[in-house]
Amino acid sequence: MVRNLAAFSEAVTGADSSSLVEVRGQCVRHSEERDTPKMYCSAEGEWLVPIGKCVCSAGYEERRDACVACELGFYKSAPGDQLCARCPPHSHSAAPAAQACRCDLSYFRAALDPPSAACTRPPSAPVNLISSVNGTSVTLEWAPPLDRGGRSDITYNAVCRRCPWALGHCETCGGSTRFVPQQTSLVQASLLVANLLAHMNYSFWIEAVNGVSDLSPEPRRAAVVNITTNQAAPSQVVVIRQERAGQTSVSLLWQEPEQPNGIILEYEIKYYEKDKEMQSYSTLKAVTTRATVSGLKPGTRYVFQVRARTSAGCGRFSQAMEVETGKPRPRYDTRTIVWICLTLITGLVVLLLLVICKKRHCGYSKAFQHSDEEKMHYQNGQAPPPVFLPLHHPPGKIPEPQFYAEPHTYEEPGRAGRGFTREIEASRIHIEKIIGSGESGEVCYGHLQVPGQRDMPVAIKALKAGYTERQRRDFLSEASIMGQFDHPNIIRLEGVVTRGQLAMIVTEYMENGSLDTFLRTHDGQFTIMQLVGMLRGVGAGMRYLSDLGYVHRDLAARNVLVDGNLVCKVSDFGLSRVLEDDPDAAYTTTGGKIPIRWTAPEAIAFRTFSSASDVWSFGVVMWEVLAYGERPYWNMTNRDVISSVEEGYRLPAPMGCPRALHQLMLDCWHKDRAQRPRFSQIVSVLDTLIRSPESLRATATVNRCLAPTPALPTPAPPAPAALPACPRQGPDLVQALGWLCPDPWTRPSLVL
Ligand code: ACK
Repeated sequence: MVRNLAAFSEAVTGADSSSLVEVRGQCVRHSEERDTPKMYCSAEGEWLVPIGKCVCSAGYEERRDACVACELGFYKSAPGDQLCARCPPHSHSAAPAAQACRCDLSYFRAALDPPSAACTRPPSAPVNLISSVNGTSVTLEWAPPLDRGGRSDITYNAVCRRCPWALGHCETCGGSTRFVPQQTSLVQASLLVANLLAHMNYSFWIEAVNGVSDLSPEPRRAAVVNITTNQAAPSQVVVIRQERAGQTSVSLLWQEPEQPNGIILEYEIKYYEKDKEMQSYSTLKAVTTRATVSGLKPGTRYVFQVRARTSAGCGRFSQAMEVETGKPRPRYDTRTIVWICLTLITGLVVLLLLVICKKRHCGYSKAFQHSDEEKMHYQNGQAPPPVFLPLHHPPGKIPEPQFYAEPHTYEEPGRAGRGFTREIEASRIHIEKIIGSGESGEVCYGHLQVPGQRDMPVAIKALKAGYTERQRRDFLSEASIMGQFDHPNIIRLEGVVTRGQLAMIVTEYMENGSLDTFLRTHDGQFTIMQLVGMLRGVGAGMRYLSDLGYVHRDLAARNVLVDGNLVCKVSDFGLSRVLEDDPDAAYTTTGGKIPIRWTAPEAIAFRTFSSASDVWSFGVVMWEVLAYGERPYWNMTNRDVISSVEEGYRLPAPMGCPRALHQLMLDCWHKDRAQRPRFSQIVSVLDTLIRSPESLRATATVNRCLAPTPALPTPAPPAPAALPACPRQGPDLVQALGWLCPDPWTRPSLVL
């Protein structure tokens, strides 16, 4: 008989009427023992007390005292009493007696998924990926994929690719990039990416993955967003250590800032006697992360701070570190000191006599150098004497000079430059090629040799031969003005060569040359965000100049230079530039020479140049940038430009120009200069636009002259008339007048 899937064969009873014979059962086919099956055979020949049992194996189920195979489409994964189950969704059994169901094509089962779980597949890409850039960080947010592949274990991975403009292709982001909370296995649908390079294009791929993504041979689907970071100064130098302190020198060591945000060009070490920062402090430059400061007073407590500089500017100074120099030890007894003093006095008297004699007979000797004629000192492990900056800092705000000094306000001509420029020995300059020429001479490209350092690429402006003394003074005035500025968006002066007959101005080299030419040769190749980034740089440089009280008077795209990272820097300072050097300047009836198309009407009419007239010019630079170097007012004559601007017409938005940017231009071209925005407002409007790229989507080309956006705190004007879009190429004069917009502040409607 079969009992509990165990078969018991015939048995012989026991001899005693009360005895029971134990009989072992055998499991039927396709079943296995669970507990040893047994029964007892009584003396009456009856089967009694069945114990233990067999169960059907995996792939089989019990049917009428036998185990039969699971049918197609059914499975049983383990031996037991349970019946065969239907295959879970997206799976099938290929043969009878299946112990598990195979997944359909493109469906998978994760290692930890039970056989009863449905087969699943990788998710689709996340959706609605948005980015918001803040300096060199970007926040990414997205929504979960529409198809989760049938699973709930979704996580996200971020892939970061850097696309340097010059390289033309993208590469994996460097190891210094920081992902918060992490780059892979993100549970939440947002991520902060920090430590990016400034002014750089990035591409971010966000892919959704689930438990079966690794099993699928298909490439993962991702949402992609491209961004451009803004420029940012390096972060603070955090760790600074004292390596050695002598009586007159201290050696320092520090670590590179955590976020350099670019290539560190140099470190600036600021030091001063403790509690005397307000009176004077000194700075020293170093290219490595160690420096020795010498020329210190013995037995004095000094405070040291270090900051890094990149092409985007200086970072914050490190925490102050105090070091006391060693006290001098008396080494001689009184008798020796008396002897030394006597010898010194005698020596001095002899020397004085010699000098007097020499002066009488020989005149000027080259050995006596003017104390102001400082050479350029660079630090690379070896210390130059400390250089004391000019004082007059307002208390509490030392690093930023508050006012710039006009060179011609100095009593002695040519003296102004001395305080702000560094004399470079001509032998250290190697001129390689001419890159341009102006009224006053050639502009060359070359290298500057700095002892102990790599050669530095520089631009060299040389005054042409045959100059008058006045021309030389005006030419060098540019250096003495430039030398007072220290800002990432102002061209940096490296020094001057003025010895002998030479007159050269040496500045940092800007790989992409002047902005107008650069844009003309790359017509249509930048994103609006990149163009706004460039304008933001120009605006920041102008904000710095206007804060110092410096009025540029010739702000135009031709006077902005562009470096290899698209950082724009304002250039062209000095007394002679508007008068002589600018080919776009024209003589006015009042006798001055003025770049009409870039100049505010009040400055043309009354020569009242101010930061507000610079703001007007900035508006024209905005137009030049958005029009990729197009000539403002096309081929109109200067006279027509003056009269149409005076009548209230304004340049229309260039093709594809975002409405908000054209509005900012119109604000800069307000007839009343008091109503124009200040550079600080302009920079913050541009920053706001950069932070919310969607605000740049609405273009102004269809509805050309628009009511102001609420971007600037100005009174609401009457809404001006709409004009048709105009082509990028300049129309002829009559057309050009037609394209001009009426000044929304003075002329609410257009009269042709
Ligand atoms: O458009 P460009 O190549 O850029 O031609 C003009 C030319 O010299 C006459 O001004 C170029 N230039 C002037 N200063 C610099 C500089 N610091 N770096 C690179 N190019 C410069 C300018």
